[in-house]
Amino acid sequence: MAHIDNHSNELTPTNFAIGLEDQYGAHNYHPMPVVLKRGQGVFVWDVENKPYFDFLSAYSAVNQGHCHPKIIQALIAQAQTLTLTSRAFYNDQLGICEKFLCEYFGYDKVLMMNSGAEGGETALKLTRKWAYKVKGIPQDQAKTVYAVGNFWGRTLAAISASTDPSSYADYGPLLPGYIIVPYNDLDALAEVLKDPHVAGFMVEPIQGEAGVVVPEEGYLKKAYELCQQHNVLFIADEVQTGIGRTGKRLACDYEDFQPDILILGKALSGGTYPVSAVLCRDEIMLTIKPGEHGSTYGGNPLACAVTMAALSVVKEEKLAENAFAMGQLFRENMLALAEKRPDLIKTVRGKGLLNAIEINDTEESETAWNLCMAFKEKGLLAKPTHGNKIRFAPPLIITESQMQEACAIIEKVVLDWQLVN
Ligand code: IF1
Repeated sequence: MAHIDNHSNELTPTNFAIGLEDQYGAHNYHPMPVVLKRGQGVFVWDVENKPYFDFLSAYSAVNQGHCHPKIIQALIAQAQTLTLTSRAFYNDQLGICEKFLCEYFGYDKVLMMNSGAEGGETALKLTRKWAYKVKGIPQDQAKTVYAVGNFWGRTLAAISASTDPSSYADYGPLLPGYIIVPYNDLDALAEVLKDPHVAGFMVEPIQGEAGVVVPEEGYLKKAYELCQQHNVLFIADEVQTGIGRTGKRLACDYEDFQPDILILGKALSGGTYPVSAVLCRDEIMLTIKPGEHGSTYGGNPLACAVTMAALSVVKEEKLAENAFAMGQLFRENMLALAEKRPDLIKTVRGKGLLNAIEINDTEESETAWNLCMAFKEKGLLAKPTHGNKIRFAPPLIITESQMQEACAIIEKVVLDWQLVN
């Protein structure tokens, strides 16, 4: 779906920057036509010094707000001391950070990586090791289950689980041993779990990329119980929903169970550094022996310092609680708006500050994109996902007055919108 943005030929700072990326960068994204140069809290500024509410938060990596002073201070201090040793040697930050993470989330051990996709890869490798070493599945027969609409990254293992052709087309051959079931469908899951070779079920508590798809109350815990019954690992991909985003520490905290494997990323560093982490009990984690997995930057001192600062900020500033309250306010405002413009807004959904509106138009329509362009003109940045859904995910530090001001922008654009026939 190509959006032709009519950039004027005038060489503004915006057009200059876009032109450079067009000329010298891969064309693997289609960004909104705005060039950002500064971020602070819930705001970003473009190269023309225009301020915007950031309602994407770098896809939930900036939960703590842009350039949070405490996290930046930790980054600077460690950057001036020791940044990277590789795991060939110990360093004085990793053990402290591992203890911090295990106590924060209640697990025996953690394996730190860099990107969310590497977190998913690590969880999949742990699940396969556990399948052969603990569950006793025959070698190379382990299967893992994913939900329709899943997204856990751009690596070949991640796209092998995808049901979105834009993620997997022309990248074959894909990884074998994958089973796909409908999301939010316990009967379908129960059926595939009867296969004794199934070792794990990886699922997002709320599907972000799919358009903020929230499963019915109790789905996650019942899915977990089904996995328990069949000696299958429940793997929670909380890369996007974790760390306060949905109004709780983790989205799984809404239901009373603990995932066997927890995958975190994005806001682990508050948007300052790529950090991911996989947490689980000893029985699973210790199936990987020395030399069987790793990464040059995994668990580096800089990543550890910013991770501890970023998670401390979430707890000290009660960001999950604020996300819960501000999310309720946002959805109330959007539901009231939907009643005024049912021709434009079909549904409002989400938890905490991970929300989306579904536009009353086809996935192929440009309405969502054009609405986001209009929001941009009025000083609010958001981006469509899967065509006709607009995700709204501001930093969790947003205040009530900022939320009301941002909602006023959305309301103005929507109420003035003329649907072209
Ligand atoms: C892009 C999407 C969001 C994720 C979940 C793992 C990962 C992601 C639930 C991998 C990453 C990012 C990737 C980024 C855009 C963004 C995204 F639209 F792609 F799907 F947030 F919804 N699990 N999501 O959401 O983490 O390797 O990126 O660190 O690829 O354009 P990563």
